[in-house]
Formats: sequence, structure tokens, C-alpha cells
Amino acid sequence: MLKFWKKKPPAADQATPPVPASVAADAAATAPAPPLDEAAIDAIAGGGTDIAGADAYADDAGGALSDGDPADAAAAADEDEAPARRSWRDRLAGSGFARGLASIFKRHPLLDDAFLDELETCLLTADVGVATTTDLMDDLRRRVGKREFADAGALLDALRADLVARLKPVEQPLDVGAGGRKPFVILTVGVNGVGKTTTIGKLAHRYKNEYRSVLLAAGDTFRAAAVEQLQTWGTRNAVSVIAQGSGADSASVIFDALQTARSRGTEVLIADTAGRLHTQAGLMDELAKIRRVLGKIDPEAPHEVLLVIDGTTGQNAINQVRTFREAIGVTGLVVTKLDGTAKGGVVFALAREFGLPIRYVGLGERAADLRVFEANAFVDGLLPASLGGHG
Ligand SMILES: Nc1nc2c(ncn2[C@@H]2O[C@H](COP(=O)(O)OP(=O)(O)OP(=O)(O)O)[C@@H](O)[C@H]2O)c(=O)[nH]1
Ligand SMILES: [Mg+2]
Repeated sequence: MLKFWKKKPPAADQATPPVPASVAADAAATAPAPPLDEAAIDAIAGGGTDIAGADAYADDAGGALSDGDPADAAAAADEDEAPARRSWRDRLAGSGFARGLASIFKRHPLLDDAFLDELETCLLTADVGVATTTDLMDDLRRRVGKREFADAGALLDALRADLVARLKPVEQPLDVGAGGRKPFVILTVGVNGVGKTTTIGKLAHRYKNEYRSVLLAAGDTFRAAAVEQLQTWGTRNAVSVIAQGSGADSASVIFDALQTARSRGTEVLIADTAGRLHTQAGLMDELAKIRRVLGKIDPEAPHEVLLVIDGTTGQNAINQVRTFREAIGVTGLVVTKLDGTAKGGVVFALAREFGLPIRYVGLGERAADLRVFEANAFVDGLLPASLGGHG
């Protein structure tokens, strides 16, 4: 558990270390612009200077249609109701949470105290949170007392409906075409190892499938391998990656990328950042700097700050949201690794505590495993109606 703690976190308040020569050479070939300090960025933002070497980038916009309605068709095919639902179920059925629930319904055909107690324990163990679990169980116990449910199937229906109702308010998909912003800038943030870079790769894949032009910014200048990891996703999806060489400053990489995206008319810019803990004041300050610097080109950028949460994290996710919200503001969440975890209940805890939109969830490591969050499909994946002997 708590995978992100396993990675050795970078020393607190440390300045960005230089990138090794091999990566630097690779990155420099892609984007030779030198690191910028904020004064230089001010000068550039004011003067509208073009970035040196921007022409050298491969043109990912080739063939991309800004107003392409075929995108809807492709997206619709991808999100087609029945297969999408099956896929949620396939992915979530193996999770510890879903298996725990399935086992309770199988072993307790009668709605007795043992059944209710086990259900309560399962919800708590899965990190649904004490407050939500108490609400849910008080309601179910009251209704069982009034003999409202004929059998476990009827109770399951009520539980499913209640869970969906709790998640519906945070089912707010991200519309990167909204407001005609070009580019729509997404900044991804989160603690170490939660799945930021992987999520960016998956998003690039998704938006390309919607015939949008996409550019990625390698704003994680902290770990050399991070640039390579993003470049691999870029190559896989035929999307350019803006990176800088040795000693790069994260804000300047993302600033460069925004300038490039503007000059190319790119529709979506997604920026990676280094994983950071709330105790690393220097790294948290860096996020504020990124926001300031982007604001010099587009006062509304970033248009979306996506906080990526590891679904196996448990209640610690609540602290993470709080900290990042204070440091940079968060407009949407991505909950990853919901496949195979016993802790997927954190989604309910997050919904209750913050009401922040859950934009996407990660149901596996492949590009297609990032799903737009849907309350119905999520609950159906955890608790199929068939568990209660129905349908
Ligand atoms: N099973 C599963 N694994 C995932 C998912 N999303 C990401 N991962 C895996 O989680 C690990 C960490 O992912 P990264 O994308 O490198 O995480 P990160 O937040 O960028 O990490 P840092 O840059 O080190 O902070 C990788 O092995 C990913 O394949 C998911 O939805 N399901
Ligand atoms: Mg990363």
C-alpha cells in the first residue's frame, strides 16, 4: 500500500537538479531553449518573442481538425454505452472492494445483523470513510428494521441507488473544447508515483482520438527519467513533447510549451510536473510559480489543474487534496489504480469532503484504461445488480 511513499522522495526544498547528459542531449534536440528566469519570461511575454527552435518541433497538428465532428463519432464509438459498462465491470470486478462486497452478498442471503455488520466493515475497510459509511448504514438499518426490503437483492438496489446519488454531483466531465481556448491548458499535479505521467499519456491518446491537436510539456525536470517517460508516451501517440536540457526550470519549460502551442494553434497542452509532498515547500512554491508564469501569456491558464490521486492511498487522499488546493488550486481530480485495489471507496470520501469534479479514473495501465468518470458505471462495476440475485 501507499506506493508513492516507497519511492525515495527528493530532498525537501531542493533546487532542480541537472539532467544527465544523455537525456539532456535528447531533450535539447527537441527544445533547445535555455532555462528562463521570471524576468526573462516577463520580457518574452511582453515582447511576444518567438521561441528559438520552435520550428524544429514535429508538427503534431498535421491532419488534426479543430472543428472535426468525426471526433464525436470516434469518441462515441469508444464510449459506446454497453461496451463501456462492460469494461468498467471487467476492470473493477477484480478489485478487493468489489470482491469483498460480492462475497458478503453471496454468504448472507438473509438480511440479519451479521450481514449488516459485515457490510459496514467492508465499506470502512475500502476507505469509504466513517461519515459516509455511518450515513449509509444508519439508513439501511432503519429500512431493514421497517422490513422495507424483501431480500438482499432489494437492499442491494437501494444501496446502489444511494451510492450513485452520492457520486452524481462530482460526475462533471472535463470539456477541453469549452470556451474555444487555444490551447486549453491542463496542469497535472500530485504526490510521487500516483500516475501523473501515465495519465497524461492516456489523455494524449484520448484527445488524439477525438482529432484534437495535443502538445505535452515535460515539466517534471526533477527526475531525468520523467522526460524520457513522457517522450515515450508522446512517440506512441504521435504527439510532440516540449522538454529542456540540463538545469531546466519547470516553469520555463511549461511557459515555452504554452508559447509553442499558441504559435501552432494547438488545441490542448498538457503539462507534467514532478511528484511532490506537501512538506516540500520549495516544490510547492514551484507550482505557484508555474501558475504565475503561465498567467503572463494567458491570465486564465492553466484552465484545469488536475490533481491525480492514487486510489489505493486511502484516507491520506483527503490530506493531499487539501494541500494541493491551498498551494495551487485544484479544479478536477483523477483517481488512478482503481483496478485491483481494496480501497476504491476513497472516491466516496473525496466526493463527500470536497465535491470537486472527478474528471477521470484510471482502471489499468494501458492507454485506453482512463475512463471519463461515470457514477452509474463505477457503482455498477463495484456492485453489479446480479450480486443480489437480480438480473
Ligand atoms: N494498475 C494501474 N496502474 C497505474 C494506473 N495509473 C498509473 N499506474 C502505474 O503507476 C506507476 C506510476 O505511474 P507514473 O505515471 O510514473 O506516476 P507519476 O505520478 O508520474 O510518478 P512521479 O513522476 O514519480 O511522481 C506506473 O507503474 C504506472 O503504470 C492505473 O490506473 N492502474
Ligand atoms: Mg511522473
